[in-house]
Amino acid sequence: MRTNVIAGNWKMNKTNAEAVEMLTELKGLVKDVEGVKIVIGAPFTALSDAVKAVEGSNVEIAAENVYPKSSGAYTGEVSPTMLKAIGVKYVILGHSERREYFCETDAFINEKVKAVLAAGMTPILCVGEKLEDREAGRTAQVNETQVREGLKDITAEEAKNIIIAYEPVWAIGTGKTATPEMAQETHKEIRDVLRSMFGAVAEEMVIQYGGSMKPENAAELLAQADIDGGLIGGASLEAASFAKIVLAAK
Ligand code: 3PY
Repeated sequence: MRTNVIAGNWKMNKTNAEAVEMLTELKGLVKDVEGVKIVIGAPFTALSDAVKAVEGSNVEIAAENVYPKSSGAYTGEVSPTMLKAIGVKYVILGHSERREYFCETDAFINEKVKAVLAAGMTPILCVGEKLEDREAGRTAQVNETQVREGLKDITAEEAKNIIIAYEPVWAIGTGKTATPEMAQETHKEIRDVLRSMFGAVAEEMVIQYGGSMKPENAAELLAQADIDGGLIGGASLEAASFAKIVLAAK
């Protein structure tokens, strides 16, 4: 019923030339793939070239952040309108690195979710607990708060166009992955929260797993009932490894 969405998150990696080289290779590797949405999140500088590089293919481009105003005196920031105008389709929001290093709060992330929707793009809202939360038995509570606050005042109709990425913070960039069973348990808890907010629309909403998803573990994670794709860090930097994850999602 739900289509798997496999999205790369390049983070602060790749010059424009490197971005175009990777995307050109990726397009060829995944050209016959149907039934999976394929997305690459690129840094601002590479977005325009990235969009052109994937034109006419089944790969789409995401930004990794945005400022929630359409224009104005916000030195150094980039608006949803600007991203939309160059052909960006998705925006990754609330990644744990932004929450941690740039002090992003749930309320600020909620503003961004609304601004991205208003511009006609799809937000990918990242949520996830830290190791100390999991060890203290607060996993469900932390994720529920991030989902409820991040999606505050969102309607069920709008929720149809929102992707959640569950990324346990202790599994990001550490090589550690949640076991498929642990991930499924948390995805189900998140879907229960979405159901209490949006009713039946929750069954249509994509919940990706993120946090060291790689070719070796993708198939068993993606086989879980409530895991509908992945947000992939390190393994998205190389076309060959990312394509293997895409193929595992078919
Ligand atoms: C990771 O896999 O490291 C990520 O942070 C994906 O967003």
